[in-house]
Amino acid sequence: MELYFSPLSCSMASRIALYDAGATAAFIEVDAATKRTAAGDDFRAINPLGLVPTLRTDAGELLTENAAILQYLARHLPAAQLAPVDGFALAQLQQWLCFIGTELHQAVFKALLSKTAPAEVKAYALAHSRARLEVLERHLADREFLLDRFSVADAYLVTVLTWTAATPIDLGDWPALRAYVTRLRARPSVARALAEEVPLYRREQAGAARR
Ligand SMILES: N[C@@H](CCC(=O)N[C@@H](CS)C(=O)NCC(=O)O)C(=O)O
Repeated sequence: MELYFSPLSCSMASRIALYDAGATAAFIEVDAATKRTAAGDDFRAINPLGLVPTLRTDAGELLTENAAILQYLARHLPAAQLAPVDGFALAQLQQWLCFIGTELHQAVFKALLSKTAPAEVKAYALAHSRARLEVLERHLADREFLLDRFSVADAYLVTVLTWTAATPIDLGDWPALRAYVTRLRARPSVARALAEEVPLYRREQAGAARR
Protein backbone atom coordinates (compact mmCIF):
# COMPACT_ATOMS: atom_id res chain seq x y z
CA MET A 1 0.00 0.00 0.00
CA GLU A 2 1.27 3.50 -0.83
CA LEU A 3 0.02 6.64 0.88
CA TYR A 4 0.67 10.00 -0.78
CA PHE A 5 0.85 12.55 2.01
CA SER A 6 1.97 16.06 2.89
CA PRO A 7 3.29 16.65 6.41
CA LEU A 8 0.70 17.65 9.02
CA SER A 9 -2.06 17.77 6.43
CA CYS A 10 -5.27 15.76 6.61
CA SER A 11 -3.35 12.74 5.28
CA MET A 12 -1.85 12.40 8.76
CA ALA A 13 -5.14 10.81 9.82
CA SER A 14 -4.35 7.80 7.63
CA ARG A 15 -0.86 7.50 9.10
CA ILE A 16 -2.39 7.56 12.59
CA ALA A 17 -4.93 4.90 11.61
CA LEU A 18 -2.19 2.68 10.17
CA TYR A 19 0.02 3.04 13.24
CA ASP A 20 -2.91 2.44 15.56
CA ALA A 21 -3.50 -0.85 13.76
CA GLY A 22 0.17 -1.78 14.06
CA ALA A 23 0.49 -1.44 10.29
CA THR A 24 2.39 0.82 7.95
CA ALA A 25 2.57 1.80 4.28
CA ALA A 26 5.04 3.23 1.83
CA PHE A 27 4.65 6.91 2.63
CA ILE A 28 5.28 9.09 -0.42
CA GLU A 29 5.72 12.75 0.47
CA VAL A 30 4.15 15.32 -1.81
CA ASP A 31 5.49 18.85 -1.59
CA ALA A 32 2.34 20.90 -0.99
CA ALA A 33 3.62 23.84 -3.05
CA THR A 34 5.30 22.13 -6.02
CA LYS A 35 3.11 19.00 -6.18
CA ARG A 36 6.26 16.96 -6.72
CA THR A 37 7.12 13.80 -4.85
CA ALA A 38 10.54 13.39 -3.28
CA ALA A 39 11.49 11.37 -6.38
CA GLY A 40 10.51 14.34 -8.55
CA ASP A 41 7.34 12.79 -9.95
CA ASP A 42 4.42 15.05 -10.83
CA PHE A 43 1.71 14.22 -8.28
CA ARG A 44 -0.97 15.77 -10.51
CA ALA A 45 -0.45 12.90 -12.91
CA ILE A 46 -1.65 10.64 -10.08
CA ASN A 47 -4.33 12.89 -8.61
CA PRO A 48 -5.32 15.69 -11.01
CA LEU A 49 -6.44 17.90 -8.11
CA GLY A 50 -3.09 17.45 -6.36
CA LEU A 51 -4.85 16.55 -3.13
CA VAL A 52 -3.58 14.30 -0.36
CA PRO A 53 -4.36 11.79 0.94
CA THR A 54 -4.27 9.53 -2.08
CA LEU A 55 -3.89 5.82 -1.51
CA ARG A 56 -2.66 3.13 -3.87
CA THR A 57 -3.88 -0.24 -2.65
CA ASP A 58 -1.82 -3.43 -2.80
CA ALA A 59 -3.87 -4.29 -5.90
CA GLY A 60 -2.70 -1.04 -7.52
CA GLU A 61 -6.04 0.76 -7.33
CA LEU A 62 -6.09 4.47 -6.53
CA LEU A 63 -8.41 5.84 -3.86
CA THR A 64 -8.94 9.51 -3.02
CA GLU A 65 -10.99 11.38 -0.38
CA ASN A 66 -10.03 11.18 3.26
CA ALA A 67 -13.34 9.73 4.50
CA ALA A 68 -13.20 6.94 1.91
CA ILE A 69 -9.54 6.17 2.55
CA LEU A 70 -10.00 6.06 6.32
CA GLN A 71 -12.93 3.68 6.00
CA TYR A 72 -10.97 1.55 3.53
CA LEU A 73 -8.08 1.32 6.01
CA ALA A 74 -10.46 0.35 8.81
CA ARG A 75 -11.96 -2.41 6.68
CA HIS A 76 -8.52 -3.51 5.47
CA LEU A 77 -7.27 -3.83 9.06
CA PRO A 78 -10.33 -5.26 10.83
CA ALA A 79 -8.52 -6.58 13.90
CA ALA A 80 -7.78 -3.01 14.98
CA GLN A 81 -11.52 -2.18 15.14
CA LEU A 82 -10.98 1.32 13.84
CA ALA A 83 -14.59 1.57 12.66
CA PRO A 84 -17.91 -0.10 13.43
CA VAL A 85 -18.75 -2.62 10.74
CA ASP A 86 -22.48 -2.03 10.42
CA GLY A 87 -25.67 -0.72 11.95
CA PHE A 88 -26.27 2.68 13.46
CA ALA A 89 -22.75 2.85 14.87
CA LEU A 90 -21.37 2.79 11.31
CA ALA A 91 -23.79 5.58 10.35
CA GLN A 92 -22.51 7.58 13.33
CA LEU A 93 -18.91 7.08 12.22
CA GLN A 94 -19.86 8.34 8.76
CA GLN A 95 -21.70 11.27 10.32
CA TRP A 96 -18.51 12.32 12.13
CA LEU A 97 -16.28 11.79 9.12
CA CYS A 98 -18.61 13.97 7.03
CA PHE A 99 -18.85 16.58 9.79
CA ILE A 100 -15.08 16.82 10.18
CA GLY A 101 -14.49 16.82 6.42
CA THR A 102 -17.11 19.38 5.44
CA GLU A 103 -18.05 21.47 8.48
CA LEU A 104 -14.56 21.74 9.96
CA HIS A 105 -11.90 20.97 7.37
CA GLN A 106 -13.44 22.61 4.32
CA ALA A 107 -15.78 25.20 5.86
CA VAL A 108 -13.46 26.48 8.58
CA PHE A 109 -9.82 25.44 8.28
CA LYS A 110 -9.40 25.61 4.52
CA ALA A 111 -10.03 29.37 4.64
CA LEU A 112 -8.23 30.03 7.92
CA LEU A 113 -5.07 28.26 6.74
CA SER A 114 -5.14 29.64 3.21
CA LYS A 115 -2.34 32.01 2.19
CA THR A 116 -4.56 33.60 -0.45
CA ALA A 117 -8.06 33.76 1.07
CA PRO A 118 -9.26 37.38 1.55
CA ALA A 119 -9.62 38.65 5.13
CA GLU A 120 -13.44 38.65 4.73
CA VAL A 121 -13.42 34.96 3.89
CA LYS A 122 -11.24 34.19 6.91
CA ALA A 123 -13.53 36.25 9.17
CA TYR A 124 -16.56 34.39 7.79
CA ALA A 125 -14.91 31.01 8.44
CA LEU A 126 -13.86 32.05 11.94
CA ALA A 127 -17.37 33.21 12.78
CA HIS A 128 -18.77 29.88 11.60
CA SER A 129 -16.22 27.90 13.60
CA ARG A 130 -17.85 28.62 16.94
CA ALA A 131 -21.10 26.72 16.41
CA ARG A 132 -19.19 23.76 14.97
CA LEU A 133 -16.68 23.64 17.82
CA GLU A 134 -19.55 23.94 20.27
CA VAL A 135 -21.11 20.77 18.81
CA LEU A 136 -17.85 18.94 19.47
CA GLU A 137 -17.35 20.52 22.89
CA ARG A 138 -20.75 19.25 24.04
CA HIS A 139 -20.30 15.82 22.50
CA LEU A 140 -16.85 15.29 24.02
CA ALA A 141 -17.63 16.79 27.44
CA ASP A 142 -18.22 13.33 28.92
CA ARG A 143 -16.68 11.02 26.33
CA GLU A 144 -13.16 9.85 25.59
CA PHE A 145 -13.68 9.46 21.84
CA LEU A 146 -16.23 10.46 19.20
CA LEU A 147 -17.68 6.93 19.28
CA ASP A 148 -17.45 4.40 22.10
CA ARG A 149 -13.83 3.59 21.26
CA PHE A 150 -11.01 5.12 19.22
CA SER A 151 -11.90 5.19 15.53
CA VAL A 152 -10.66 6.65 12.27
CA ALA A 153 -12.92 9.65 12.99
CA ASP A 154 -10.72 10.46 16.00
CA ALA A 155 -7.63 10.13 13.81
CA TYR A 156 -9.15 12.75 11.47
CA LEU A 157 -10.42 15.04 14.25
CA VAL A 158 -7.16 15.20 16.19
CA THR A 159 -5.37 15.98 12.92
CA VAL A 160 -7.72 18.85 12.12
CA LEU A 161 -7.68 20.25 15.66
CA THR A 162 -3.87 20.29 15.55
CA TRP A 163 -4.21 23.00 12.90
CA THR A 164 -5.83 25.39 15.40
CA ALA A 165 -2.29 26.35 16.46
CA ALA A 166 -1.91 28.15 13.12
CA THR A 167 -5.27 29.94 13.37
CA PRO A 168 -6.92 32.49 15.69
CA ILE A 169 -8.99 29.66 17.23
CA ASP A 170 -8.05 29.32 20.90
CA LEU A 171 -8.71 25.84 22.24
CA GLY A 172 -8.66 27.42 25.70
CA ASP A 173 -12.23 28.48 24.89
CA TRP A 174 -13.15 24.80 24.49
CA PRO A 175 -11.91 22.88 27.56
CA ALA A 176 -13.33 19.51 26.54
CA LEU A 177 -11.77 19.85 23.10
CA ARG A 178 -8.44 20.89 24.55
CA ALA A 179 -8.50 17.91 26.93
CA TYR A 180 -9.42 15.63 23.98
CA VAL A 181 -6.46 16.87 21.94
CA THR A 182 -4.09 16.42 24.91
CA ARG A 183 -5.43 12.90 25.47
CA LEU A 184 -5.22 11.91 21.83
CA ARG A 185 -1.72 13.32 21.42
CA ALA A 186 -0.59 11.01 24.21
CA ARG A 187 -1.87 8.00 22.25
CA PRO A 188 1.19 6.22 20.81
CA SER A 189 -0.09 6.21 17.21
CA VAL A 190 -0.80 9.96 17.29
CA ALA A 191 2.44 10.79 19.11
CA ARG A 192 4.44 8.77 16.58
CA ALA A 193 2.72 10.35 13.58
CA LEU A 194 3.35 13.85 14.96
CA ALA A 195 6.95 13.05 15.86
CA GLU A 196 7.55 11.94 12.27
CA GLU A 197 5.58 14.62 10.44
CA VAL A 198 6.55 17.76 12.39
CA PRO A 199 10.21 17.64 11.20
CA LEU A 200 9.05 16.92 7.64
CA TYR A 201 6.70 19.92 7.83
CA ARG A 202 9.50 22.18 9.07
CA ARG A 203 11.76 21.01 6.27
CA GLU A 204 9.01 21.62 3.70
CA GLN A 205 8.43 25.13 5.07
CA ALA A 206 12.15 25.91 4.99
CA GLY A 207 12.27 24.74 1.37
CA ALA A 208 9.31 26.95 0.48
CA ALA A 209 10.96 29.97 2.16
CA ARG A 210 14.12 29.43 0.08
CA ARG A 211 12.21 29.34 -3.23
N1 LIG B 1 -11.85 16.41 -0.44
C1 LIG B 1 -10.50 16.02 -0.11
C2 LIG B 1 -9.75 17.25 0.38
C3 LIG B 1 -8.35 16.90 0.77
C4 LIG B 1 -7.53 18.14 1.05
O1 LIG B 1 -8.05 19.26 1.19
N2 LIG B 1 -6.23 17.94 1.14
C5 LIG B 1 -5.34 19.05 1.35
C6 LIG B 1 -4.41 18.77 2.53
S1 LIG B 1 -5.29 18.79 4.06
C7 LIG B 1 -4.48 19.23 0.14
O2 LIG B 1 -4.01 18.27 -0.44
N3 LIG B 1 -4.29 20.49 -0.26
C8 LIG B 1 -3.44 20.81 -1.36
C9 LIG B 1 -4.06 21.77 -2.31
O3 LIG B 1 -5.16 22.27 -2.04
O4 LIG B 1 -3.44 22.04 -3.33
C10 LIG B 1 -10.48 14.94 0.97
O5 LIG B 1 -11.37 14.97 1.83
O6 LIG B 1 -9.60 14.08 0.94
